[in-house]
Amino acid sequence: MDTAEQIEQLRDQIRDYNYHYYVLDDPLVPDAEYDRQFRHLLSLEQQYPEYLTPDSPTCRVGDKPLSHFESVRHQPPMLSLANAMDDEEARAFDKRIRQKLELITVEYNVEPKLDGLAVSILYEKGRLVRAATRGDGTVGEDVTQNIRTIDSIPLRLRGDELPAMLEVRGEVYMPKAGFDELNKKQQAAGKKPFANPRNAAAGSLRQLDPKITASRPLDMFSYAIGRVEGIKLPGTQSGRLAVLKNLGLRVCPEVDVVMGIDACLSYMELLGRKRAHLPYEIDGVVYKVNDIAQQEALGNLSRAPRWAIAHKFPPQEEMTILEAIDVQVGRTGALTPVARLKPVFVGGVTINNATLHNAAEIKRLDVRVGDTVIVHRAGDVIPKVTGVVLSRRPENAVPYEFPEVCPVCGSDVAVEEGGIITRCSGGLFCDAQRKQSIKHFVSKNAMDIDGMGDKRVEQLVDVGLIRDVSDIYRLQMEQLLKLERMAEKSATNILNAIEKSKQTTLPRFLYALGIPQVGEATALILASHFTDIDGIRSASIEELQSLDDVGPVVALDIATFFRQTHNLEVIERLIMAGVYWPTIEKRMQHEPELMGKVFVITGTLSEMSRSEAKARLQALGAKISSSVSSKTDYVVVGENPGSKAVKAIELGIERLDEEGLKQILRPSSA
Ligand code: I6G
Repeated sequence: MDTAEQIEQLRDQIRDYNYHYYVLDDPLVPDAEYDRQFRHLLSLEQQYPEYLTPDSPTCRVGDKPLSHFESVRHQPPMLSLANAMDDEEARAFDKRIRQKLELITVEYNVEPKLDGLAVSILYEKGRLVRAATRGDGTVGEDVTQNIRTIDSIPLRLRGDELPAMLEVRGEVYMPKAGFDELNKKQQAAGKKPFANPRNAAAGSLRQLDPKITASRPLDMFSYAIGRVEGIKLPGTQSGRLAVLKNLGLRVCPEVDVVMGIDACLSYMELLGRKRAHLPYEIDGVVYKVNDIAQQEALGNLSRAPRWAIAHKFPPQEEMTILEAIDVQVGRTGALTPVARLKPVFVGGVTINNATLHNAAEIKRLDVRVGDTVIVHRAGDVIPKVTGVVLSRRPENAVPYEFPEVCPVCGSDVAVEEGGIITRCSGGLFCDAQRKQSIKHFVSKNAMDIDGMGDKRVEQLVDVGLIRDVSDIYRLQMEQLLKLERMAEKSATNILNAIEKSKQTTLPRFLYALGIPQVGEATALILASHFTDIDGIRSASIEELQSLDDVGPVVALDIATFFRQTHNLEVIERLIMAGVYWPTIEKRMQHEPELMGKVFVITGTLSEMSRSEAKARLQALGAKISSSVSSKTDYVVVGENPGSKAVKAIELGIERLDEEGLKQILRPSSA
């Protein structure tokens, strides 16, 4: 084989690796092997520059910054999409279509609407020759150099039957993880962070210097064909997306085909639930009539097709008035400012409160009582105040003064962790901390004492019946019956639940103690390593730190907790009151057969939460992944599993039901 052939063969190999990695999401080789081949190609191309071609996978970053962007006229124009703001509008869209087509029900291609920016990419004889932004839909900017830097966009199409010409349209976006990382870097460099992934993607693509674009984590999904010559296209939208995928272009894996508007709305609901977990931001769902002949019969309006609509999620950001700032004291004494808001409808629910995180955040925002603020709510996470509308600030608004003493017990506060956390120094003298630590102790994943809700705990502390968690096990019927809102039946239920909670497990008990930084996963790791509480109590910081996931800060917190006499006394009293757990067999540190094995969990488990299953597997040395690939060893399949269960079958990966998982988690008899 001569050098030219060798180089071309290497390029084909790397293109194939890219296709499997980016488009099929199923890498063929480990990263190290890919890097080796890539470097081999680079060195051959350096040695024989006469064989260098612009469609080589090594030729992504051009070296000349532009002075300006040329204009590109789109032919046909890049239309936009009409919006449906709620289900009723989506139903009206479907009704109009059914009437026009004289059909009872219509088939739709459905896919997420990414929050990025639309681009058009032109391939001639399979080679990427030009790329442009949407601009105003008629004229955009030539961003070819920048688009070439996006690794997942092929510089050459795949396959034997290449179109003479193909203009692909799609959305360039910045994945959430890349956005967070980029903003960290911006801040570290003293630069202004980007407001959202969309702005970051747009700003990155509109750089005159392609090296800057190359350093930004951009990606793209293709969703339509503008023009094509030289191949015959299928007669459906979904078929055309399959063609794009076969040509080596990324298509969103969430795309689906459904019958009728009810199924469209179910898809929207499903995606709404998935939204927070998707690796990219979406702001709605696009419904397109799937049959191209039907699309053509419906035609276009001047700026948007009649056969498609973007059904938007309710806005996640709204403005409202900040009526007050309250400061709450948590279990570990951290003071958290909470914004009390004029009620506002955001992201599908009415919000009254939002977090302001900490004193530094209040200072950064310079947020003042009376201000009009921007409230953000994404998925199920706690709403937060993200900005102030300064033009609406009342004249008499005064800067907020963060309290210098604990608002609950009056103890001094100390500022920790680089000025981020303000902590009450009162410890269990502080009623707020006492209440929070008891609420944590009785909670479901800790000692699981039914009937001891937040209100009940507050009442028991307020009347002085409980001072620390060990007092729970001394409660008497007569004491409970004297309380307000306490009938005999509730009192009996509470006492039974307290009795039942005495039999627990070591990980639960450790978690319930509320040791700073010890969540369920760390509690499990501690329990399976030390197997009893004395071992943990007497462990050195070095020994604690040698465990997976236990860093120096966590190790210090654990050691400090067990050096406090009052904590040891509480533990002693709990054990004296009858709290006990089965001894953990000193099983091999990590089951050797689980060490490094990759698990994916899909669906709902009936006897443990997914996070518990995850933590228990990790404690045995296994790794947890969110997606199924050829590297996965086991897929745990619960009730109502997702597509991962099917993928496991396709890839021939072992599937475990809940019983199988429990068997793996059970201590071996060895
Ligand atoms: O802006 C758009 C985003 C997503 C689109 C679009 C899309 O499909 C998933 N489809 C069309 C046909 C148009 N704009 C015009």
